[in-house]
Amino acid sequence: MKRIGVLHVITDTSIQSRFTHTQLAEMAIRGGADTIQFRQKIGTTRQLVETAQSVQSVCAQYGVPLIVNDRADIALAVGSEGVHFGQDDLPVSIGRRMVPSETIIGASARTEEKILAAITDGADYIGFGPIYQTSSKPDAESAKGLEALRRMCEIAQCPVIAIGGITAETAYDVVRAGAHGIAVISAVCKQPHPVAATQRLLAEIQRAKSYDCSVNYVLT
Ligand code: TZP
Ligand code: MG
Repeated sequence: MKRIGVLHVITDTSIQSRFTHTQLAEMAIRGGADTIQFRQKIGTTRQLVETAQSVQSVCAQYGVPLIVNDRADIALAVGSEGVHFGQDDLPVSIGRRMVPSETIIGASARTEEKILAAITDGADYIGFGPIYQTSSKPDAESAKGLEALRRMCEIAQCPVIAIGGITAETAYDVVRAGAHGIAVISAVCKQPHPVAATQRLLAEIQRAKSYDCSVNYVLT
């Protein structure tokens, strides 16, 4: 059984330079993140493997799953629990054949049709967004809002992880709209105190979920 976390903290060293990926992963885990995503758009494959290895070792120490963004090869190299493919990465159908069957595959795409196709092809969860405006992803689409999220949560046959501009002020509404969980960059990485910021996000998710006992934390 695959457990899909509810608070995915994406480590990032492009929007801030105070902390390394590994330091951010550790602080997020100490604050209650139940999933770490390693997302690094620049650097050689060797550099990415080395950094991802370091993040993986912190995650393993705390028993928190690591999801590698974009790259199945790096996920395999470091033995991460998951990999996340966007629309310009490996198709889920191909990625599914490359990684062990127990590996979590997350997928995101720009159109509803492509998102649903990724689920059919074997994605375990989908990333949906941006819900709100974000400055953390230069090529992000315009904000889709809570109504679009609500619809996606109704039609997707898998957990939906909402992403994009989510803060401690909005996390409650996002989860109440039906999201299984949230993924954030700036709401943790750019905050003065990443541990406390993560704690606050988790508290908001839990507050939202305690009103809706039908929300599943676990899916196969
Ligand atoms: N994909 C869609 S929006 C986004 C990604 C990677 C950026 C999320 O960052 P933030 O700072 O939480 O808006
Ligand atoms: Mg990608």
